[in-house]
Parts: sequence; C-alpha cells; structure tokens
Amino acid sequence: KGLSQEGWPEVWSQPDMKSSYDVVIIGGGLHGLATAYYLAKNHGITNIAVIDKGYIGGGGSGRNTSILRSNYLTPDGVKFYDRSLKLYEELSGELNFNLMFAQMGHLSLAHDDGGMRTMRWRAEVNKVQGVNSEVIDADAVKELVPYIDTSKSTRYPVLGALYHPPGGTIRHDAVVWGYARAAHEMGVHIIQHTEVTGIDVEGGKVTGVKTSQGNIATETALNATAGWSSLISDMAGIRMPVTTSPLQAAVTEPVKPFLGTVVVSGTLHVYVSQTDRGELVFGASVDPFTSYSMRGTLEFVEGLATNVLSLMPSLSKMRLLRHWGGLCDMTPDYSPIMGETEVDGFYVDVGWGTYGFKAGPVAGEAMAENIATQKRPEIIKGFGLDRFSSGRLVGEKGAAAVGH
Ligand code: PYC
Repeated sequence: KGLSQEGWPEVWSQPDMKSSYDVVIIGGGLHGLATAYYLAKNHGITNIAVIDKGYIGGGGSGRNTSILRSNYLTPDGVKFYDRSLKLYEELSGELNFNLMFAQMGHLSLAHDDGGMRTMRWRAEVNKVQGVNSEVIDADAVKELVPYIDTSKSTRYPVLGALYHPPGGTIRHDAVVWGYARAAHEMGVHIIQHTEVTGIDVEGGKVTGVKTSQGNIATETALNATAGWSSLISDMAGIRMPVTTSPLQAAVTEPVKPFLGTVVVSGTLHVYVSQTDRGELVFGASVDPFTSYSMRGTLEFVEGLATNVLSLMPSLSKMRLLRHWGGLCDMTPDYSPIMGETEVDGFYVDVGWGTYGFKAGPVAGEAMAENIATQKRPEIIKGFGLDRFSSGRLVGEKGAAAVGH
C-alpha cells in the first residue's frame, strides 16, 4: 500500500486477509496464480487466497529465461507440456494482456552420436504425440543461426539438432501479472509479504494455515512454492523427494536482432535467446550443490562465457548487464510432483526443477481441476507423489535443456 504510482489505477488490490477461505494457495508465482485463475474461471471457486512471503512473481517465475517448448522425452511429458504451449498460444487474448509470445523456434544441439540418438528419440516421441519436432543436420542449423560455429575443428562440433518450431520465449513477468489481474477481477485475494508459518492438520485433514499475519481456517491448501516446497510440505507432515539447487542466468547489453531461434546445447551447458529489446539471455545448468542462495557467482559467469564463446565466438565483445539466480526443486526423475497427498485437503504442485515456467498454464489448469473435482486429471495422473513408492517414474532428464 502507498507504493502505487500516483494517478495510476491499481491493477490488483491488496486486500485485508480474511479469517477463512475455501482454498489457500501458498506461493504467488505463476503456478499459484494460474491455479487461482482456473479455479475461478473453470470451476466458479473464487473464495481463494494466494499468499506469498515476498511479491508476486518474485521467485522462479521472475527468475527464469522465459523459454517455452514441448519437445520432451516421455509421452506423459510431451502431452503435458504441449497442452501448456497451446494454452500459452491463446493466453494474450484470453487475459487481454500482451505477453509478447515469440514463437521463434527452438534448437537443441547435438555434439556427438549419443546426443544425435537422444534427439532422434525425442523427435519420434514428439511426432507420435502430434508435436512438431524434427532432427536437422549441421548445415540446416547454420542456415537457421549463421552465428553458430559449425566447423569441424571445434572441441564439440555441432552434428545436428532437434528443431522444434513451436518453441520460443514469452515475457515472464507479464504472464504473472496477466493471471494476477484476471484472478483478482474474479474475486481472488492476493496477499503479498505474508509468510506461511504452519499448516494445521487434524485427524489427517487440513484445517487451517498459519501465517505471519494470523491464522486462516481452510480445508484446502495448495503448496505451489519453488525453493521452499519441501519445507512447506514438511509443515503438513509430508516428506518430499526434493533437493534444492540454484540456477543462474545472465543478460547482455542490447544489440541488433541477429538470433531468431532459441539455441540450447546440453553438452556445453548453455542456452541462448534474444529478447525483443535485443539483449541476449543466457542460462546454464543448476549449480553443482544444494543451496537456497539466489546470488550470482563469478564462477558461473566465467563458465558461461567460455561455453557461449565456443558456440558463438563472434560474441566475445558483448558485455553482460546483470546476472541472477533462482531456486530449482529437483526430483529424482526430473518430473514434477502434482496432486493430492496423504493429508486430506493438502495438494502439491512442486518439484519443477528447471521446467516450471513453461508448465505454468497447464499446471494451473490441472491443479484447479484436481482441487475442484477431488480427482487427479488424466494429464497429471503420472506425476503423483505416489510414483516414488510404486516405482513408476517419469524420466525426463534426457529432455533437460542442459546437463544437470
Ligand atoms: O528446459 O528449456 C528448458 C529450460 C530452459 C532454461 C531452464 N530450463
């Protein structure tokens, strides 16, 4: 309160927290806000609080490299992320908010025979699910991205790539704001700067959520946090097979548009795209240790520069403007944990590793259906916490943008 620009209308209000809600969503990032939006829009449930200990979109939703794609490895993964991409395609119109979706195409480079085999495998799984992906050779890569060094003399020569035309980037903050505004208009309370400190469970059921602003009575709580997902789940007595590691990214000064495709190299642990403003956005693999730190490190910048320059040597004069870190909750199979838990009324949408941003819309849609109908929808059937006891893992490590 009091921080709004003079004369500008408030896009969502900052309401006083009520003492009870039908649904409390913990985490005001993309997933939490999207779930609130679809609960209200698709199921008519509007007595909802979305609670965040910071500001909305201040976690992973505002700290990613905004890449969208659906070229995964397992049929479960491909169907799921494809639904997300389809929702993203319509989202600017639906939310009446320009999300600047640039469907510029996405290239995953292969630098050895093993890499080419994985790309062929992914292309075939993608095609069976109706997703547009194909393997192309090094000459075709060069045609799409002339600045890539495709000579044979490099340490990791480019042999080819998985080309996925529907992939691209979208303005991540705008997606958060668009969902927040639409959810707010339907009556959802967005409660910022309020920390969840406990979850009340009686007789195996959720009865309330404790916060730094007081207690809320509710029978339904969703953990939609990243970074703190295991700590929040612990509050309800649910252990998560999750470890948390930082993921860093960086952005350069703006230059003329020259890169019309997202380029990823798992071997070099790097991904690059160019924003509408001309900046290059770089990412890498998660830091090789667990931590809750969101600070950038010098080691990261050094490694990143080395790898970017082996891919595109002509970028050597570019200056980095800033770099940052976010938190990734990694699961053993690199797929999320979604759905109900052993505690009645306690739902989770966590464990997103490095895939969370691209899944926001479908995760919100599916979790809203899960909560409203109390049945886990088909599209997330395979992602339940129960898979770690049944052994039916959904291995998506092979679809990671970079090695982890
Ligand atoms: O999976 O495409 C991806 C990705 C990009 C950045 C982090 N993950």
